[in-house]
Amino acid sequence: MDDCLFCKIIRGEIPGDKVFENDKVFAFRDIHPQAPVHILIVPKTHVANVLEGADKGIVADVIAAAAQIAREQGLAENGFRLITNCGRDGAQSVEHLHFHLLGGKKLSEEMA
Ligand code: DGP
Repeated sequence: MDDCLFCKIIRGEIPGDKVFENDKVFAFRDIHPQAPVHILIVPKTHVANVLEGADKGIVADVIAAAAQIAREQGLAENGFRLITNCGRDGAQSVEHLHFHLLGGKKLSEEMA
C-alpha cells in the first residue's frame, strides 16, 4: 500500500532495523522498545489488522516466523510475549497487521 508506514519499511523506503525476512514476512526492531527485545513482525501483504489477516492464512505465516525469531533471539528458554493490537480499543496505532515480540526480561503480569 503506497502510503502505509510499514509497507514503506518493508520496501526499504524508510529505514528499519531488520532482524528477519522471508518471502511472506518481515521483522524489524520497534522504534520505541518496551523490553530489551521488542520486534515487530509483519506480513509483506498489506492487511490492516488480525481480523483481515485471519482468514487468509497470513496470521499463520506471521506466527511461524515469530516462533523462529523468538528462538533466534534466545527467548525460547525463558519465554516471551507475542501480542497484536486491533483497532481503537486495542490501541492499534499503525494500520498494517503486526505482532509485537517482547522479551529479554520478566514482563509485567498486567495485560491492560
Ligand atoms: P501498535 O500500537 O500496536 O500499532 O504499535 C505500533 C508500533 O510501531 C509502536 O510500538 C511503535 C512502532 N513504530 C511506529 N513508527 C515506527 C517506525 O517508523 N519505525 C519503527 N521501527 N517502529 C515504529
